[in-house]
Amino acid sequence: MKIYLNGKLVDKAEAKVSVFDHGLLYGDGVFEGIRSYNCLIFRLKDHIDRLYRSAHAILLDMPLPKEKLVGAIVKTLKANKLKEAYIRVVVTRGEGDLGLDPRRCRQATLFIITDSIALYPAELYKKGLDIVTVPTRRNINEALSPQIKSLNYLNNIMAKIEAINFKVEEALMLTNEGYLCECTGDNIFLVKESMLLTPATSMGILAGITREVVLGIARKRNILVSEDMLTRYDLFNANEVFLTGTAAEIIPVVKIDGRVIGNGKPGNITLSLTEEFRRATRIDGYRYSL
Ligand code: PXG
Repeated sequence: MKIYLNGKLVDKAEAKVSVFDHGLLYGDGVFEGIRSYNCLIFRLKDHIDRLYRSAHAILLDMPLPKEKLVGAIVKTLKANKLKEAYIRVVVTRGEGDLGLDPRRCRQATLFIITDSIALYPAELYKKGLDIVTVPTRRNINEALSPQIKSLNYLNNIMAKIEAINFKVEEALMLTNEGYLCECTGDNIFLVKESMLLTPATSMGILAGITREVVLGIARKRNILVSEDMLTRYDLFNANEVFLTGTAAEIIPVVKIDGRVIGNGKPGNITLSLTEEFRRATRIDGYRYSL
């Protein structure tokens, strides 16, 4: 396996960063998780734009312009002969010393891993997930915007641990006020009487690209959409619930905090949105050849 690291393709065994890298010492950096389907990098522009926005928000100078980064991603995919891949782009503040001051980091570290990812086992897409709301609240917008896809995932990891302790697959985090927010690596949607509801980005969520694609599909099909402030009551009484994310795509949820959702099976709107989403992954992106 070849990894792109600071301008070079290196073997996995040689793909190492310093223990003084501030990405490791402080979680000082940003990343993206992208997927390619049959030589098409799904919504690449949206992912690249989000990465540069995350970097801008933390005053991190990207080591490459956008077009060069696209080139580096394609080069990595080619080197690994991958038609289908999960692409992880990571940019850290770089190597510095012991101390927060980012000015000590001369050069950002950039690496690209192309591999596979399976967030949930295949049978759960047919059966649906059992999830819980957890005590760990999502980071508040006012402290650290969840729109920044930063290397600080402790908030999400603590929530994930709580889900694991409850013996379920995923955790739904609430806002500090108790409104629905998002899961550890996915956004959440509700279907209520043929209307599609999802927490607004102002609730303090990552503006998911899969979420945006699903909203676009729904609008095109004249499904009423609302980005809103939602409660656990709304969730328990939804007809259908599903999660969206690059790794998970669209996955149905059939049980939340012990309450069965709808008829306890993946719903029709969820299934038809999934079908259309899969179609989009075949056409909507950046094409490359091996
Ligand atoms: N919320 C959070 C907190 C995320 O990390 C999403 C929502 C969904 O966003 P996209 O743009 O992917 O629709 C994410 C995405 C991983 C992994 O390695 C995590 C994500 C994506 C891909 C892989 O666990 N998070």
